[in-house]
Amino acid sequence: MYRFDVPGMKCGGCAKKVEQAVKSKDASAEFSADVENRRVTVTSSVSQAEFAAAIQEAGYANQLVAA
Ligand SMILES: [Cu+2]
Repeated sequence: MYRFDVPGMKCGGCAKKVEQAVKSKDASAEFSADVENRRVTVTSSVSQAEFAAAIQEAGYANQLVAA
């Protein structure tokens, strides 16, 4: 399980874009977004670096805070 801070994720639309970025790397990843706290949780066997890059490419700077 990975937890990322995504400071630019400010609404459900942002969360949807982040989710699409995550699912582009692993369609079966478990994803949840906490918009209020600007945080997402991903459960997957794909490496965190893949998700970090995909989220960044979608336009959202991010930082891994737990793995
Ligand atoms: Cu938004």
